[in-house]
Amino acid sequence: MSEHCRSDNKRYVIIGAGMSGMLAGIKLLSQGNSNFSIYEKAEKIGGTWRENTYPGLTCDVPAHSYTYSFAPNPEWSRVLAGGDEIQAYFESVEKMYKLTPYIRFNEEIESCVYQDGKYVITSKNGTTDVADFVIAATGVLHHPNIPRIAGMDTFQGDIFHSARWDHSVALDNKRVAVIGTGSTGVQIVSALSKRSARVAHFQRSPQWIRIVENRAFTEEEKAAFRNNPKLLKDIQNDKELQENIEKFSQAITDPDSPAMLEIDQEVHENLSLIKDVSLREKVTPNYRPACKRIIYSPDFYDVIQRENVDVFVGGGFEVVPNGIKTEDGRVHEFDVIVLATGFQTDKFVRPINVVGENGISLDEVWNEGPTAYLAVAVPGFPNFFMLNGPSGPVGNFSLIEIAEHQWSYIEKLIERLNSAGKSNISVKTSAYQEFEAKRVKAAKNTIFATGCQSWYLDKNGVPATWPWTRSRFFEEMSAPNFENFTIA
Ligand code: NA7
Repeated sequence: MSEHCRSDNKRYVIIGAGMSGMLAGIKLLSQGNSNFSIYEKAEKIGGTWRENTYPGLTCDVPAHSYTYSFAPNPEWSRVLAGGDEIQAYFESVEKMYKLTPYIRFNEEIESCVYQDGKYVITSKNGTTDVADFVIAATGVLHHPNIPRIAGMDTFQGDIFHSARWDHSVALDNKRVAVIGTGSTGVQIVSALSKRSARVAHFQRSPQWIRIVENRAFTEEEKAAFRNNPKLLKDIQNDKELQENIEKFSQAITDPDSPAMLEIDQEVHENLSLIKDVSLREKVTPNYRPACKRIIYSPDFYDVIQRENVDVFVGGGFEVVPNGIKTEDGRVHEFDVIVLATGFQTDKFVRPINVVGENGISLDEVWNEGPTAYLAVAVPGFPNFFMLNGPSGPVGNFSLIEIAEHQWSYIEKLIERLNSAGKSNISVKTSAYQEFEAKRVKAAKNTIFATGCQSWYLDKNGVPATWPWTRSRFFEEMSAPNFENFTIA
């Protein structure tokens, strides 16, 4: 870190104390800058890991990779960690880096307005702050998608969304319907199949499944990680895993690549684990593998063959007071309905009213959907940066790793600004437009655009994601092209 950055004692406001907001705070502290606040709408840190508490919640990225590079964790219990363990990890990092005094809890930011070269930030409680830099770390998936399913209001049992889990509702030995076949629905069905009397899985679109073993780390392994930092670093940067992730990122960007065909073959073969031919046919997707975010599960195909699990495929059903009525007119009785129906994915940063130069709001700029230069900056919004913002890499990667690279990019921009002795930096409209045109063109050639509906698509059906390899994203993040920015 150069002197310029170290001496930067300008004020930062970070919005959100999830994984990436915490990252920004920790990085600022490590530069000796304590002139910042993290505004968090809830009463504790954790973001998505605070909000999602459903049974079976597991991160599909290996735990040692889903870890800050600077805070390795020898204690991960399994290859893929559960949600509560991940939340506990973030809470331990909050303590370790003494971040708590910088977090303003129960402060939901309502507006963030650029005025006279600074941002005036106001919370719902009426708190105001004035900052030189704003880091929006508001997350990707946190506005639940509550579908309007016919008859839903008439249901007399309990009904709730997976991200608003009602822990007061008993599930043991109950009859539960789970609607939705994303990672969430699959994990819930697997977990409930072990404790509920009946589980019915309503799959509007069946999913392709990659089978992963989720073994526990032994006490000897954990002790070795504790005693040997190199071993811990090695598993964090596991070479084989890194190669596999890179290969996966090549596959999704080139649907006809050998890497994609390998995945294709693998998931087709997995179907043979389903013995009953009619069930196998029923759950065979009618779109290409990885078109929707691919699902990793150790046991899903075993689970759907259990005696207490039923699968209903297709969207033709309605909710009735005592259960769900399927297209054939039969009523299936349930005590609980879980909506594992995903999130509103175009809500980036909003509903916060962010206003940039000339009184133009982010809402207006994003009229056609949220986009950003390299997922980090938007023209007309000087000194406003996003972590895990729109059109970033999302395909089964560690978003912690993505956020760390984005932060180092933002740091370089600010360093350049400081060394120029100026106060405002913004991406040029021309650079943003050129980037976006190339991104859209490439996005149309990815596997996500091969004919399925998913949360990766924008309202025009174009994948709203990073369309190139993960390593290309890291390269872009390693060296900003300063010509694409205006410094004033
Ligand atoms: P996803 O992956 O967006 O999945 C949502 C599921 O809900 C999907 O199967 C949808 O079916 C289904 N859905 C949505 N609306 C309806 C209605 N109206 N009727 C029936 N089924 C419906 O969300 P998740 O929470 O599982 O995962 C989100 C991400 O979180 C995941 O990718 C990881 O990154 C973590 P569809 O496929 O649209 O037919």
